[in-house]
Amino acid sequence: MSEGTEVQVGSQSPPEAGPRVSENGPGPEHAGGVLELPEGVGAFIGSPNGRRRSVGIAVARFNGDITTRLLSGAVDALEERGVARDRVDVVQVPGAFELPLAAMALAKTRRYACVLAIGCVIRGDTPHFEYISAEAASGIQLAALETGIPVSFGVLTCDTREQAEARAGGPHGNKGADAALTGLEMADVFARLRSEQDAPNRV
Ligand code: INI
Repeated sequence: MSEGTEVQVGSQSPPEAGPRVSENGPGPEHAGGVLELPEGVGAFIGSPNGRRRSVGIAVARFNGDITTRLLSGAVDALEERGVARDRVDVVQVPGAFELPLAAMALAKTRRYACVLAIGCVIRGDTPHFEYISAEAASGIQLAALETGIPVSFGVLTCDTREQAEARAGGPHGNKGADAALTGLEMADVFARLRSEQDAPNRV
């Protein structure tokens, strides 16, 4: 099965019920897969809606030809979803190892609906790659968990430069754009969860 975009509700749903997606746009095309929710449960489903949202981006300079493309893909995707450029702030850091601190600092300002961490780590001849990738991943997750602000992992961890290029606007898409849409979706679903008016849809 190809990577899907729909969120289906209940395996017994009549066909006319259609896929369950949130009101603000199409399903999460940035994260493939089809999810079926059991009938009767309350469902919070976010969509990558950027209206009235500000976004902070931490981006690494290392492998800058790749991270430039990831950043550009992210900003374009944000703009397409309604985030004006003057509501996007970018913090540049030397390498992926520095991303967690910058992501945490951005999240702690509470100015941003979500934060994106963008970098590119390419395997070399030594175990350096493993340390940088692992610390970037766990540190970026920590920034989200410590602050409650969604932080997207827009860091390529590749064996070769060709793999990185393919994921930075090549045949495998642009993972910076995917990270942007994921951040907006997470911001939206948690905004719904916090909003007392927005009771869950019963499916
Ligand atoms: N930083 C990266 O973002 N990608 C890499 O591939 C990389 N490699 O291969 O060394 C890299 N190293 C720098 C690292 O992120 C730190 O900036 C440095 O260790 C200083 O803390």
